[in-house]
Amino acid sequence: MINSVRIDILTLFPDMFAGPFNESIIGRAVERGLVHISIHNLRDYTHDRHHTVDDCPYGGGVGMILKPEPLFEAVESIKSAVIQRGEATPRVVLLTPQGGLFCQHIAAEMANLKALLLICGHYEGIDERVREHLIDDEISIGDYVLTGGELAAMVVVDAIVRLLPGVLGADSALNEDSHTNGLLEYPQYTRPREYRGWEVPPILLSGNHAEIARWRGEQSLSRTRQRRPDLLARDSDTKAKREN
Ligand code: 9D3
Repeated sequence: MINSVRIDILTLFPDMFAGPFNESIIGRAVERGLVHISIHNLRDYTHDRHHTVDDCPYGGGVGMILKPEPLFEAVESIKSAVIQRGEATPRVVLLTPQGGLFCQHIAAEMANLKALLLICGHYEGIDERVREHLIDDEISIGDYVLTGGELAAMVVVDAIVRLLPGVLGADSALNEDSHTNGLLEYPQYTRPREYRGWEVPPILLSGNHAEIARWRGEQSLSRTRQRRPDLLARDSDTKAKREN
């Protein structure tokens, strides 16, 4: 029995997800039943004629605030439908600029969940009672301002799905093991051996696999030191390599 992850997404813009989720690796994973993705429109959980999802902030100020009722009703309804089918209670995660920073470690944790419910905020804020009583976790994908949580949700789903068993080939799983060492990748080349006068580093043509491995390790380290010194500082594992 293969472990399949269930991902529900709650959004005001369900159409945004059609393209990315039906293409390429995610599309294939969905077809093969490795992941089940279901998109829900927050407006479907309103009861008034205008399908109102937001309102003015108490205390004044600019912008609108997502009302609690549609969010609570949507999450509770999606959760109980999932549980009714005998599936695990989803972890409820809000995509928001105020969340903790998403990273590979969080992606790996989420790939181990049975069910996940992602809520996409939009430009407006969200009633604090939703945060306090409905949400398990809050995630940001980085320090830049998006128009909404939808693209962030797609990033999170993409990072999770590629980690699920069977989604990538066995090859890339091996690759993952040897290269997810907290360093940037070494430079890679293919044919031709010389292009517009630019030569492939001769070491790669030498056939000396030990020397090639050493060169690649050095390249990874110097490239990381130059471009992403924060990665070296973060990981105690690479501290040893740095000292060499
Ligand atoms: C007025 C303060 N703004 C925060 C910088 C309000 C605001 C702007 C943009 C609130 C939400 C948004 C929409 N962004 C997201 O929903 C979002 C997001 C992001 O903008 N950057 C990185 N990760 C994420 S996850 C969700």
